[in-house]
Amino acid sequence: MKDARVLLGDITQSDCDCIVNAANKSLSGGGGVDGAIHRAAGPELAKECAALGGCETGEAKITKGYRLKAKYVIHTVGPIYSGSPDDAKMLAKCYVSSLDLAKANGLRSIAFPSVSTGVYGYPFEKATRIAVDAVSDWKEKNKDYALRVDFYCFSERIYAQYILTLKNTKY
Ligand code: AR6
Repeated sequence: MKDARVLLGDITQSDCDCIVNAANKSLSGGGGVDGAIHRAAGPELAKECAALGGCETGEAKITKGYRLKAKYVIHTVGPIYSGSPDDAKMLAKCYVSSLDLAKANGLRSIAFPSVSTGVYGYPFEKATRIAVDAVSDWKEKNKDYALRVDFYCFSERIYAQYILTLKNTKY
């Protein structure tokens, strides 16, 4: 994870090959980061999303980035926090599905928001640990594939949590 970066700011400004959207199952847009990505990408993004047939929790689908600097958007659907053990499994799966899709499309850099920690209510300390562990395990298993990961944080407290969590990460 030595090449992972933690950035404070708006993910729509990222110049990574792809940015990840914390979407909902319908992929029809919404608030939070989803709303910001759709506004920045322009209306063609919603058109492409409408043809995808939705997305299940933990899975990911790819579209073009349209007016964004990023060439692609990977839409993943995080769990709505309920306190059950499945939440963590599903949240980790979002990161793995997104990374797999980036690799399958030959992409070399990816920016993640803190999936599920807004409208979906996932406590950010727990969500940060899950995000960092999922990405670091994936990178360990995919050592042959160089994919730079940026974690975009929209608040100082989430930013500080990522810095702390990455310091305490094995790989
Ligand atoms: N750049 C980076 N991070 C952001 C940005 C931004 N521009 N805007 C918000 N965040 P949320 P969720 C952070 O609510 O919890 C939508 O309506 C935010 O501070 O966007 O997965 C979808 O359509 C938080 O830390 O996503 C779904 O219905 C993180 O992004 C639902 O919300 C995620 O917050 C998904 O909820």
